[in-house]
Amino acid sequence: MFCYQCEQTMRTDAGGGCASDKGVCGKDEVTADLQDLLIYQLEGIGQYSTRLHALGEADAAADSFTLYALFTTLTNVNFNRQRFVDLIAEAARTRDRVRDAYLAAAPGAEKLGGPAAFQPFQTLVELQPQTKIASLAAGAATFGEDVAGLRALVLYGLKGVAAYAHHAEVLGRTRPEVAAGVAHALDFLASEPSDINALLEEALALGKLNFGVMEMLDAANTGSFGTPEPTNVRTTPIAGKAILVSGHDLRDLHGVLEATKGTGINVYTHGELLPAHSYPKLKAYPHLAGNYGSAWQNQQLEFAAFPGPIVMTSNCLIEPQPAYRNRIFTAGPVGWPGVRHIGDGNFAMVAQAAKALPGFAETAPEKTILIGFGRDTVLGVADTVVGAVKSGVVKHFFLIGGCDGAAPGRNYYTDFAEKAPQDTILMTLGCGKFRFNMQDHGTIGGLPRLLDIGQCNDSYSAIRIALALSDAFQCGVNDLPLTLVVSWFEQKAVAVLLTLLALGVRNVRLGPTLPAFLTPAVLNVLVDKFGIQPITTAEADIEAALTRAA
Ligand code: SF4
Ligand code: SF3
Repeated sequence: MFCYQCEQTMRTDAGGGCASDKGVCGKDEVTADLQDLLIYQLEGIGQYSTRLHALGEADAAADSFTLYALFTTLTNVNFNRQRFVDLIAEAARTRDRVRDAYLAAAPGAEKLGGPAAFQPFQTLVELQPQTKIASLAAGAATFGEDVAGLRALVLYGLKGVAAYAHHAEVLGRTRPEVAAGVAHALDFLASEPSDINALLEEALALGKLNFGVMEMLDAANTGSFGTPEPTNVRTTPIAGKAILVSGHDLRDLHGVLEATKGTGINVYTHGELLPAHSYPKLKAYPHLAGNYGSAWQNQQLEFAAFPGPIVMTSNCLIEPQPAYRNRIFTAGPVGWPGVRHIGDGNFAMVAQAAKALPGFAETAPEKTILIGFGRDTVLGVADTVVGAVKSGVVKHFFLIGGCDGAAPGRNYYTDFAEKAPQDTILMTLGCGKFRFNMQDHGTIGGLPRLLDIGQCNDSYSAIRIALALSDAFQCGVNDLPLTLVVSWFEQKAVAVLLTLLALGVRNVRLGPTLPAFLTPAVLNVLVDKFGIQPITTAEADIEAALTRAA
């Protein structure tokens, strides 16, 4: 096993990477190796798919499988080795189908080699020795750390793109250029690229592709559930039976709400599903009762204390504890061995479980949190915002976006929010906000000082706000009184970071630590080209941002 795809990876003097029998996230060696082998096979599908797309044809089921399978390999998504054995078998069948379609469409074309020709065995025991062919560590030994790191950047960015595209697809949105872009990136990786400039170019192309994917996801979410609006969300429980839904997937939350309609069971959101309360068609369900708990890394305590079943719909799952292992369900790409999985969108079993569990005995005094400042809401008050900046009432915007995590160093973002001067506006996005979003940050120019744009899945909304502000001030995004402070943890954040770079956004502050897969030489390139800066201290970074803007 060798994995260095997330921020919490094992770090030693010798470098970064989880390389023992279990990663910091709880992913075991067998599962990690199977995930690498699945990626290798997806490269093989990509080799044929990209050629099929070039002929103006496509296998929609293969494109869809590719997104789903990539999503299962994100950090904290699927830990179930048997699911990977099954996915590897499905990948081989899918590859054969796409190959046959390509050869039929291009008579005389030759069968491809590399991952496209790989034949996996059927059982876990037989597959284990085969996983060596796909080892990331072997890649580093062959091509050197710089190239291996850049290939990892492309792969991890691609995983994020695929996850966002899958979220959009389950709500009925696909685009041919997205499937073609994903296939192209997989084909590129299969070609064993070693040219640093070509790798950087591919990473930026993925960032550009991801901008379209985020736009598609935004259209999927708002098209299905309406445009987010400012909403006060209850954060304390109500007496009665209860279900907790965590992760990001709005369609799964909707499925749970439908399955519990009229039953008297209350549905609560957890973590990145907090922004779901701001969608008109979701908040119209009277039993969408409130938000419970905080961010993903606190789930073991929070799920244990929750008196009903829990549904985990996407990242970020951590090892279910005995206290709730028999009442947690996984859905979509998520999985844990022995945990019941809902693969068909039918949440009746969860409703049944809620009826059999105690629920909340008492109603706690009401507390609420104000959310729902997506692009339409913020742009709806654009005149007020622009006027407040021009009159000097608002001096600067800080977008604090991205992930939370359990590792030390994350208090930087709380410090940042607390120490940002009162004449600045804080915009939040992703689960990093849970450390400070329940605090009162006051108001400014008639607006709340903290405006929550939504999930990490809503990054498009944040980019649209930045672009609209640059229109209003007739300057580039880099000349706005705006600083982006990004906390990364997993591969969705890598995709968003690549999007920012592809859009030419400079001087992003990145933390709490820099990706272990990027070598100092590659980081220097990113610093030179894009001005990416590691975080230092909240005080120093705030001062530097305000000085630069002055
Ligand atoms: Fe380690 Fe992160 Fe990989 Fe888990 S996902 S094995 S914590 S690098
Ligand atoms: Fe969080 Fe996993 Fe990334 Fe969606 S829930 S931002 S870490």
